[in-house]
Amino acid sequence: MPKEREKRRKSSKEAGLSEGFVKDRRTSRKGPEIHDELCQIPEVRLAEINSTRKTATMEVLTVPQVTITPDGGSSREIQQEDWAEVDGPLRRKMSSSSISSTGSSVVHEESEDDILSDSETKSKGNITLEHLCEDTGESKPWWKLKTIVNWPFVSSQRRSLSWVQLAGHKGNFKAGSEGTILKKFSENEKQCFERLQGDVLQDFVPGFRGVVQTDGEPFLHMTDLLVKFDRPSIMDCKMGVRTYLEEELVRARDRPKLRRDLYEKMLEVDSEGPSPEEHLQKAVTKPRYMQWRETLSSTHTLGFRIEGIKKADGTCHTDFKKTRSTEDVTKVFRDFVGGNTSILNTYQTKLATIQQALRSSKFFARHEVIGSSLLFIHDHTERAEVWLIDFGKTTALPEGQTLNHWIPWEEGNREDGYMWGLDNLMRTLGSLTKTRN
Ligand code: I3P
Repeated sequence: MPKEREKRRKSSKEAGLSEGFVKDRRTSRKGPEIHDELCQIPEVRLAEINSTRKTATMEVLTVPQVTITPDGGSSREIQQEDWAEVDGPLRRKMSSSSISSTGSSVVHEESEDDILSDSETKSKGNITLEHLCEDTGESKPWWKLKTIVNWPFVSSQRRSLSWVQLAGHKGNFKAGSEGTILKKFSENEKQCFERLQGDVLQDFVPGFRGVVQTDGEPFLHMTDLLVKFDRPSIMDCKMGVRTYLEEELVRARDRPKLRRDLYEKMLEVDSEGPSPEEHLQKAVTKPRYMQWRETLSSTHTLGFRIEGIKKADGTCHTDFKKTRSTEDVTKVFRDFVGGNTSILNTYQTKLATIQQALRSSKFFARHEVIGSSLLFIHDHTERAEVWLIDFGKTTALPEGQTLNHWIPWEEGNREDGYMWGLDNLMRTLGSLTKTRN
């Protein structure tokens, strides 16, 4: 084994990562077999496909941290009894006075609806919010849900402002002016939106209107993707074979940080998840947690995972952490489209168009795309759209470097497997169409 690899393996262990996390925990499937098996190979360089893919195991459940900013301004966590309030006193009249607004410059907007307020100081741009989901008894109670649907706004924000922030990142969305939303500021995501201007992908991402300042805090001002839908069904699929940045690995190695919260999230899902050592220390490192989460779901095996679904009837379903096999993923998709072939066909067409755009996108070639999702939205009119969202962890590569987004990841190559995942996703939808015909 080359010295460098041995060194990496050693330091991974030191960082609390399972052996093989960096490179060795793989199936025996070779690149060329992947090529044969997956037929629709995107037009990317395949010559480098000579490694195999990884596997592992994990899962999560989080208690959402919902915070309400009442008129007085201070934040607190929302309690169950607060629900009666959300549609009542806490709904504030919407008005906005924009001081200036051009391009990506900072503008000042006041009096946006401010139902939620972030109690966290960090802003990583990956914010998870959702409408109040009806608790039908089928899904978990709202305070248990970990959602996903990152584009939670219905067409009439004035009509329905019962947003709930459900775990994931503790940040917040706010209602913007008509047809827009405000997402908590992330410098990284802002830069992505700026770089996306003029790129072929621009038509597939939320419109970006710059940065606005509200209540002393900056927000990304963007179009509300749900605005043209009537009681939409929404699905969030997190793309790629990896959900953490390489730099997070490096950090974990250099300064291993043990996190009790992640250990507890692990425990909630599987008491066997943590290793004996982790049980002793009652903590895990973040990369270890992320890896566990990825391998429990279909991230490693299919290059994407279903994070959550909100149905037209208002119910939220987020229990997909163990949805891993192609069969299970296919079932979820079938249920999501309600067997509607027209919607299915539209989704397929949209994905094919996105795939084409990704192949020619300069932005895509030059970025490590981590934690980004494809957001599927349709409604009873059979309107269906797919959008690329969440660029909080999408990172530019050094000048001159590009990725093909297909070949297996090995630490150092920064590959994210996005195209591989997209291909599998398209195959999943394709199999549904075939089944029906
Ligand atoms: C979270 C999820 C987020 C991640 C977050 C995890 O786990 O993987 O993507 O944030 O890390 O806790 P889960 O989905 O199981 O709740 P990043 O993508 O920003 O890393 P965090 O706890 O450090 O925010």
